[in-house]
Amino acid sequence: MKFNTKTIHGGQHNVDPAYGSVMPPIYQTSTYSQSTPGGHKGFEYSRSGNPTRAALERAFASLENGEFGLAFGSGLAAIDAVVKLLKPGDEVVSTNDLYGGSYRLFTQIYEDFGIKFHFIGMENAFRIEDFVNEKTKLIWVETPTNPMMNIIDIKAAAAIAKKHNVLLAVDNTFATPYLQRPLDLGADIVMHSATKYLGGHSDVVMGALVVRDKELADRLYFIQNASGAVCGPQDSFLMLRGIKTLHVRMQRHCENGKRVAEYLQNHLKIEKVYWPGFETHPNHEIAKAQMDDFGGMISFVTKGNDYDEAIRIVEKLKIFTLAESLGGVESLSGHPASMTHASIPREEREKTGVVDALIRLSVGIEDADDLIADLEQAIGG
Ligand code: P1T
Repeated sequence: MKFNTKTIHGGQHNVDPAYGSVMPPIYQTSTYSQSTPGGHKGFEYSRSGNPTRAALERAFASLENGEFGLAFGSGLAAIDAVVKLLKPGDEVVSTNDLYGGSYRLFTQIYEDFGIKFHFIGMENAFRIEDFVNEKTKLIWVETPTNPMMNIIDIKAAAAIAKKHNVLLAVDNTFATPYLQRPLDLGADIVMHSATKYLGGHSDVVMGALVVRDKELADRLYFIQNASGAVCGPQDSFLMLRGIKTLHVRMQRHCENGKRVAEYLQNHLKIEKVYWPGFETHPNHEIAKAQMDDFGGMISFVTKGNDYDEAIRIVEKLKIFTLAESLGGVESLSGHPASMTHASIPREEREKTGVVDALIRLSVGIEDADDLIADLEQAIGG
């Protein structure tokens, strides 16, 4: 089945044996009757499993060319489940430019539990190997990175992970499986903040994991059930509905992203634009090889690297709503230093380019002419 068919039908066979409804019903129930202890029809308690969530988990697996999908109450809950595969004393090599909340989870929760994180620039993926030792259990890659749009070579990272018998997890939130399928490139775990493009309508907070290996899936399922950070049936339904248009939305996000990136690139008041579609992007060739297009996320700084000017612009934008999050049909703007990445200490974030003058755009699927006109009025000529 090709991707554009999978978004609609992937994992969705026989979702309603009772009446044949085309959409999976919302099983709004916490529990299921048993004829005798253990005598149930496959579900016993909705933390452990729910038919609407199960339909969604099959859809997640199908989109990422995986075998097993797991749905969580948020992207961070999904990441949390991955880190719970580890034990005190274990080490992780992680991308240094990553979502601020992932960094906060790693440094302010799990470092206290005795897990050590090495945050490194992975633009040259071979650097990862310098930080792998006998304690390393996980390589955490986010690509494209949030918010600097760095590209990390997943195949190269996977080769290092295999060589050292370490798990490779890829946060595929920015690319989505429409653009990039990390399991096909050798990753063991693919993770999503499904809150973003997968849901696509800024109405659900959710996370996803997809794997191929049965033993790994069983362990992650054990953690999901034992820790309990599951999503509910209503949200599972909304996510299934969102996924059905992922391919058409992503196509437009990519087209509009290109238009906006090129507009900003040619603007005299803009110092630098971060978008992997530019031939001048340091890892453009890797992006071209591992992604099918370049997406709708763009970051930029104005000339003079001026904080006040950046704030003035995000306040003045009208169609781009100033808000946390990304990946919805509506365009959003963000100021990473004070919003999504505020939990990363200034000196750490500035090392990766997250300066006070940086603006991040999530380019939506409105008419590109209107988006450019909005930027024009906000940035000025
Ligand atoms: O917000 P949540 O669903 O828990 O997902 C966390 C997360 C994980 N990974 C990446 C790459 C993310 O971008 C996020 C969430 N990011 C934002 C809210 C944001 O505005 O960047």
